[in-house]
Amino acid sequence: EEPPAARAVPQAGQDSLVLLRRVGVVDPASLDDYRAHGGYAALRRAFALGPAGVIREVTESGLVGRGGAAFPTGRKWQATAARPERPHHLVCNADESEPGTFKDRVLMEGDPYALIEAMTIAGYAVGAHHGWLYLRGEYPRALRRLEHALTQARARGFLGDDVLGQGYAFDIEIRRGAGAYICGEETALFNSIEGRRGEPRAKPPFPVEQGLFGRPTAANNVETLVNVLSVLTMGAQRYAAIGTGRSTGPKLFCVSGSVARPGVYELPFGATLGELLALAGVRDGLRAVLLGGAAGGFVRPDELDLPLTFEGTREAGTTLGSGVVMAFDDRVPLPRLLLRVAAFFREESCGQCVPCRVGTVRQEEALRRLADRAGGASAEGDITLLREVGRAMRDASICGLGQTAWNAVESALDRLGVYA
Ligand code: L3W
Ligand code: SF4
Repeated sequence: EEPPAARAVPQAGQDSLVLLRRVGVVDPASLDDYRAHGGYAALRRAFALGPAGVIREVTESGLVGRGGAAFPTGRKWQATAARPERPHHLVCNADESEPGTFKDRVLMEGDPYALIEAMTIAGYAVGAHHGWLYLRGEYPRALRRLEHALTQARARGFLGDDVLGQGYAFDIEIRRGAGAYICGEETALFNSIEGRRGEPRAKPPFPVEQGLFGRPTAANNVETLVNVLSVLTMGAQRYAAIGTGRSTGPKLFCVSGSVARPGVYELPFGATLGELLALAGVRDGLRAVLLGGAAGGFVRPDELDLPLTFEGTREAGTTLGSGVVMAFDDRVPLPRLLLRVAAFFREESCGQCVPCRVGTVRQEEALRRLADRAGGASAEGDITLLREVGRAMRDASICGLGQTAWNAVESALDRLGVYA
């Protein structure tokens, strides 16, 4: 089997890379090759530091979650480790389903041992002996490579009753999703593993208190975990020197749409949107860029100096989300694109709460009327309706799906003036 094509990682082989440095270089089927490329150095350092030392390093690194919400990883691990209830669980959220997101796939296919090593370190830090890897169902190649890597790691003592002879027991179980976007929401994901309907639970209680099977659980995105390897091998100080004060380290961006070289790019936080698009080869006639995926927002071509950080995008009234960057040139009919986004949310709403279940339908209906509008017909009534429905979804939905289902439409109205 071929490693991910250079097509998916246009920077493959570049020395400056941190997260992607092995992708397209290492043999994803070989534990020895992984070790020859620096693999398992981080786990050895973790054992030398002890669980509290690992959490201290991760906290000092400033690492925040890469799934979109940017919660401090050290704080999450500390809160999990401190709970008296047993057992503790570690969950890796690999249900990557945000439209336009494919970075975790590239990591898992191209460097599967990295995720296994990182999960082992996370489990050690939070006091878990069982790691759950919840993998998007539509990633068969990642599944095959991870299963092979797990078998090899077990056979060689990198997983099992006594990892590397350090007296720590840890193993990983893969669970596959079945195509529902909502199961990427962490509490719906727990329900899915437990054999219940994939519906989000109310938070609080947060997973660190009552997560999988009601036990303290640290749930982290794939990219977040893989960053921990660099935190430990580089040391927290050197790691924190990458990026900006509140968005430390490197970040993966998934660039697609009207660009010459779509794929996954790694840049330090703080690079600008324009720099990223220049790497990907943006085409003439750029009309809009969607940041953060369907749950994110549009920015205009005159906003390309936007710094790609969590704080910078928030200040600019948009979001970095999980690192989605979709470029659209002036050949893309934006009203049709918005209709597609709305259909996605209507389809993926779990239906548990009214604002989201009904709101996503009403939103799509209004957008269809706007898209089919005959020239000269007034858009005003439907735009007013969209704003009212959008506010209700944002304020009253249980989970992030409903709360963000209107983001892209709102930004298309306010930043792009799409129906003006
Ligand atoms: C302990 C507290 N833990 C919050 C934890 C919480 C979770 C994390 C973030 O994701 C994002 C959204 C989109 N004590 C805590 C605490 N936590 N307060 O921190 O929590 P939260 O609730 O802010 O966000 P979330 O619901 O986990 C929403 C992004 O996800 N998104 C799409 C994601 C898609 C992917 C993908 O395909 N790979 O990531 C859609 O909305 O950006 O910001 O762990 O438990 N006091
Ligand atoms: Fe389900 Fe939507 Fe409510 Fe989330 S906001 S729980 S997806 S109905």
